[in-house]
Amino acid sequence: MRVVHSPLHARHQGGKELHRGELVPCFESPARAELILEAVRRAGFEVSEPRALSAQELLGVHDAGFVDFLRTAHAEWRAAGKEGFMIPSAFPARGLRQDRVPAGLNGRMGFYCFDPGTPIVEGTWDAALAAAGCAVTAAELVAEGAPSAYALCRPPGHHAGHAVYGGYCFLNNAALAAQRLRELGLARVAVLDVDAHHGNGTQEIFWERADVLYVSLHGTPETDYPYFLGWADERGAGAGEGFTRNLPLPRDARWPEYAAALEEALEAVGRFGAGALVVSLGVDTFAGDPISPIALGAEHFPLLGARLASLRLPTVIVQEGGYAVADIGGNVLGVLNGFERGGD
Ligand code: SP5
Ligand code: ZN
Repeated sequence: MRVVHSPLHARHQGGKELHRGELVPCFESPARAELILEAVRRAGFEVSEPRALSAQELLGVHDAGFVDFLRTAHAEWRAAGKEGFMIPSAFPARGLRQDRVPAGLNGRMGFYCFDPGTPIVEGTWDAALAAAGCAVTAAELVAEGAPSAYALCRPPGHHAGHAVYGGYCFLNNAALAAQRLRELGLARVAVLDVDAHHGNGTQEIFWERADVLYVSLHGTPETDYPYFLGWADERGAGAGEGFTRNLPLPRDARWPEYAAALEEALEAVGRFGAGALVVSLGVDTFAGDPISPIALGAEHFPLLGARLASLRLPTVIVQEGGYAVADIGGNVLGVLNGFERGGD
């Protein structure tokens, strides 16, 4: 399987997130991608850089004002004499207007964001655009006939919606990959999200669409981030009714419960009749993950990979979360190797 990766990911670094009442260095760090890269290289995977992607090409998934904000926010911040990372301090929650974009930078930042854990730094835009480029390039390789491709990207993407960022995510890499597969002629594309957290952004983007199925396995929103989406009764709307499927798991779920839900997810993808699959691959389902609610062992990742391969679909695997940094390379490699060895 080809691996697509850009060194520009490293420009997104140095920010802090609000964690238990304190600003701490983000769990989502450049070392994550570096350690995955080292593991896939050592295992002999061929790694290539993404093709160029323009901001214009994001507009099939994202709002133009939102993309402009991400592109220019940090330069505006510096032009105003400020330094360091940016996090918002107010959000347009219920009862507050969401139909006017504030002119000032702090208001605009809160308008386009949903949590105080996703700092924008000087290099965030370059890294986010390169990550999107990795996912879109992987989709193109698969549309051109590769059986599978892995986008080793960061920052991750599945929490980013049409016009909102959060959860360490700015641009929705997996949604952009799915959209590109659609543009390249695949009539039905399934997104299977196995990150430990619900992919609220991907769900929102495809909520009213019947051409892209979204299926997610994640920790229950009763107790786990992103809290406000991901219940089983969310099934899509309008033309998209029935084309969203959520399988929330109890806190600290282990492989037996996880594997049972995974079979349901695979069945849903199979029934849909997809021509291609996009996997939002978070390995934050690992028991040793410092912030995540599912407790799989390292030995389960190859099993997951094999079950994904059992769908026998052209597959784009897109990197999402995973914060047990010392184990991240082995865990991702486990999924990729399991996938390559094939499903039964
Ligand atoms: C892509 C991805 O995995 N994003 C996850 C973002 C999570 N950010 C907030 C996490 C808050 C979790 N609370 C910590 C509980 C520790 N026991
Ligand atoms: Zn996650």
